[in-house]
Amino acid sequence: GYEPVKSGSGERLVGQPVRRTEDARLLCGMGRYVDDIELGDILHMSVYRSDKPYAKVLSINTEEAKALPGVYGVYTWQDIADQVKPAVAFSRMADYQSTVIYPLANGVVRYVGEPIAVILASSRYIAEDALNLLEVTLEPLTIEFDPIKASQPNAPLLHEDLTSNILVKRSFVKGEVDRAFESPHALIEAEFRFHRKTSVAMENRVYLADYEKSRGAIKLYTSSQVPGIIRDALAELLNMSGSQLSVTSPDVGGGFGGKTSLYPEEMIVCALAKKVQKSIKWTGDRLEDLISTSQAFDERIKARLAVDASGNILGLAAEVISDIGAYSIYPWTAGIEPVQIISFMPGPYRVPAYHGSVIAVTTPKAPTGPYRGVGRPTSTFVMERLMNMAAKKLGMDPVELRLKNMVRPEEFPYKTPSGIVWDKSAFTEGLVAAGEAFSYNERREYQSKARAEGRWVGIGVASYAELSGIGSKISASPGMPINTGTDTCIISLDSTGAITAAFGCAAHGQGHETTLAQVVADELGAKIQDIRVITGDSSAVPHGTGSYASRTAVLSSGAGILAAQELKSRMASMAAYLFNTSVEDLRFMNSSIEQLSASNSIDFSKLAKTVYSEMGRIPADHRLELTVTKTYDPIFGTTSSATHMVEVEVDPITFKVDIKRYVIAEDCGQMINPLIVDGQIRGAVAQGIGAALLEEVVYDEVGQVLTASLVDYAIPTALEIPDVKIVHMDIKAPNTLGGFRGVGEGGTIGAPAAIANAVTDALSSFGCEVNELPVTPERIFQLINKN
Ligand code: MCN
Ligand code: SMO
Repeated sequence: GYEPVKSGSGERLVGQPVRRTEDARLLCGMGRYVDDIELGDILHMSVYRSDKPYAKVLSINTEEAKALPGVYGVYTWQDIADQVKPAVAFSRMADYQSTVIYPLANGVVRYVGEPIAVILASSRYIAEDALNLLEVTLEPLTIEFDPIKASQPNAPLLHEDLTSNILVKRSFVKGEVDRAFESPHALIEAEFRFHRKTSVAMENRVYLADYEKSRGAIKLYTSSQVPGIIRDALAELLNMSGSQLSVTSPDVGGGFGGKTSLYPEEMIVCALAKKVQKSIKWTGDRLEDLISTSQAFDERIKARLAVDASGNILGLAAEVISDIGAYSIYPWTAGIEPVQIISFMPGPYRVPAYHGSVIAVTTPKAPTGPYRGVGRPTSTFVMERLMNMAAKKLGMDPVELRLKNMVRPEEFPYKTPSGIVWDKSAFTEGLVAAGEAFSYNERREYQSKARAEGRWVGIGVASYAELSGIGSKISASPGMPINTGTDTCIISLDSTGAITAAFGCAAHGQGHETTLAQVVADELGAKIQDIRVITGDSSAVPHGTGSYASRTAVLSSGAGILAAQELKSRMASMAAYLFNTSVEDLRFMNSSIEQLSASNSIDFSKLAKTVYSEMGRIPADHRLELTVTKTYDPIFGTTSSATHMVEVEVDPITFKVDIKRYVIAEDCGQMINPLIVDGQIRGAVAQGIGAALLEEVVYDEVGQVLTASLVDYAIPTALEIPDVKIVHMDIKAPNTLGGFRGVGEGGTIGAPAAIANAVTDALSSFGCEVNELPVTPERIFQLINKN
């Protein structure tokens, strides 16, 4: 419902619904994804994967496969061990145990789907056919699949060199927790279960190592969210420098967290390119994606909430067991999700006493890693369910209970019991605004009427707060050198008058080409169409990490603002010289510099030509570089928050949950582009609906994946996704350049909790509590029959 923006009007672009400039390309089949890149002489790779969850590799017979015409070679770990080191995710966390990730199994496999051997062939068809000719003998070993059993002291070890299967053990204690639970007016105790998910990007993982024989150099094209991290990691593991190794993510068809980690196949294509001195491509298929791309959200939580008679929270306690799968993922570690769960559990509320503890247990399943929301969908689900259970016990309205406990406007900055500091954000205002936009009171009346007719209508509320755009202080705390909390922009005005702004972020659907151009155009007074934004190329900036953790709006925009300001000041200085005036007498608008006190003007391209090639006009001591590099570090980052309200109706015959109404009031600070913000929120809500109602990676009791196709792993479609009404609270972030806050993950944080509360409400006459997600029709059937 936004009016298109007229460009070149000289109006400020930040805050405007500028149409996404990348869409013409992406929607018309002109995108350039890794698989679209054609190189002359390449070898295609296929991957032989384990069909056993935990086994010893007894033998690999490659003879028959090698004999197939067109097969170039078959490789196991021994064949590439001289080219690449295994990956070990480092952390300073106390009690942390890491794992050694060999790109190809070194004698043992630890999940179904783990790579054991690869085949190189002249075509992908031959490479895939040859897989059937490999003879791999695996001897299954005894292991626990259940994380609770696996966490016991005498459980068999998945990694024989470790002292237990517990990789991470962490807790936060603040306030007098025991006293809070001594004799509260109401005590809520419950157990929760969030089942395993996977990201399901439209584009599977694809890697192409372009080998330049003359220099022994590799240019890796990767469908990654983090090309800078991959470059730095591979440089170390392959023992190459940045002069020989560059990493580029061209167009990437979604990531959702699943493309933030270093993958075995990325290591293998590079190691083999080095070994055989040829370019190598691997294009993963959907089956491979569903069993080997990082998974997430596999948690069991026991939680308690104590409240007094008027509804004030006295204390909160949660014990979390996180099933992190086979390896501590590189570079994020096994702590990435589990630790965030207990960090964010207290939510946007005043919690005077808190004890949160977590263990992350390794089991023979695909490794888990970042997934939209990272831990916070789980903590929000638990906390918001507890709030509703407390409201019910107190006979209070759930909205009223939340309002009572939320950090109030005058209390910011507020330090949570886990040590997070919330800067001023629209917590209470958002809750009130959501209620108004939802017509909360009317919907409650409608609900009672519907109930009287025997219909299962429910209303759910969930509020949350998260940190976004995190800077160096937060990134540094677990000692993860690779996530720096900064981004860099190199901006230049070239001799044709084009402005190029290169960033360390890596767009994979977020529209950075548009939003970063908006930011830079405003700072420079340039026309947006004169700005070319480059992202996702490790050789475009000396250091960058990519896009994840809802960081780009804050970090990359900040770097862009700093770089553009400096470039502008240099351009101003030279224009002032040419006009023989002061810089205060100049106005930058529409890619042109005007003198205010006279009718002089010079457009950017003319200024560029003058500086670069009309050597007589600006003397050497007045000539300044038209390329600027700036790095931005917001130090702590900022708070993003929202309230979701949802109305559902459950079909009493099929138990299908229909989402009838969905309203969000959110605070992502100053919006750069409301069209993109809305798109991000809607996409993230869709993902949260998947998590709440449909998506579940199912491993059976012997470690086999039962959801290895999109028939069995159900993702939401347009049929499940309602129209989402969004209210923007738009409170400028106090501590970030531009006042931006991140927004990319929020929808996925709020939706599972809101839907769980709504379905619980719809089933209230049965006394069911929806404490296990996804709440599929089968689970609703079981809940109703249990009560
Ligand atoms: N934005 C804005 N105004 C704000 C905040 C953000 O206009 N106040 C815009 C940004 O400029 C950017 C987009 O919204 O174009 C998202 O910004 P941000 O919240 O900073 O998130 P990132 O760009 O860092 O993207 C990462 C985030 C994450 S962590 C996941 S997971 C996710 C997500 O983005 N995966 C996505 N959104 C996705 N969208 C698509 N299409 N595909 C994915 O895989
Ligand atoms: S899970 Mo998002 O890539 O941080």
